[in-house]
Amino acid sequence: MTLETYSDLNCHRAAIALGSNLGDSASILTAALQALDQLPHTAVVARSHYYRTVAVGPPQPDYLNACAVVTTHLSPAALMQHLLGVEAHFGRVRRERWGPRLLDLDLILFDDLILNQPTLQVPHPRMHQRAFVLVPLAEVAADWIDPMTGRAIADLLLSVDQSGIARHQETHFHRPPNTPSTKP
Ligand code: PH2
Ligand code: MG
Ligand code: MG
Repeated sequence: MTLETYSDLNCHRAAIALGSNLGDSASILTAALQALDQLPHTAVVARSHYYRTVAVGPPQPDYLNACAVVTTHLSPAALMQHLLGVEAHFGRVRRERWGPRLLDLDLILFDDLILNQPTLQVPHPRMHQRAFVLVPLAEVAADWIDPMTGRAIADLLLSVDQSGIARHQETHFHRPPNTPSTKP
């Protein structure tokens, strides 16, 4: 571990959005959440369900989306670098903007910080319009105040169209091992 991975000795809270629409997306999200928990000075403290969401952008397969809250001693920039590293580890190749991907990790919120750097904008600039971010985010961070609008996430959620978003069956996740499925 190197000193520059620390922002300071304080514990910060960050919200991360996960998305995948290529490959075995449920397994990718589950493995990505484990990878986030294993980042240096970082722990996953809450994770949402997975949601199947209609893709926004060019025609492409539906996504699975989720959100996690982490506690971390990393700076926003260091955390972002680690998120890009996890994406690369899961085979992400950047092609067209908003095109299909094996794994997308977006830094959505970091404490009550507002950052407007060319490579790092926090809160995520499009979170307010995106039901595929706000629905899972509201599960894990309903009371978190968005510093851009001063509104709680649960409140922002009321302003977006939630059609096209459905809870994903996470049978492998919620069912204890070796328990028969209740599905017909
Ligand atoms: N991500 C995008 C573009 N479009 N659509 C859905 N449903 N879910 C996403 O995560 C998503 C998207 C760019 O990051
Ligand atoms: Mg994204
Ligand atoms: Mg991204």
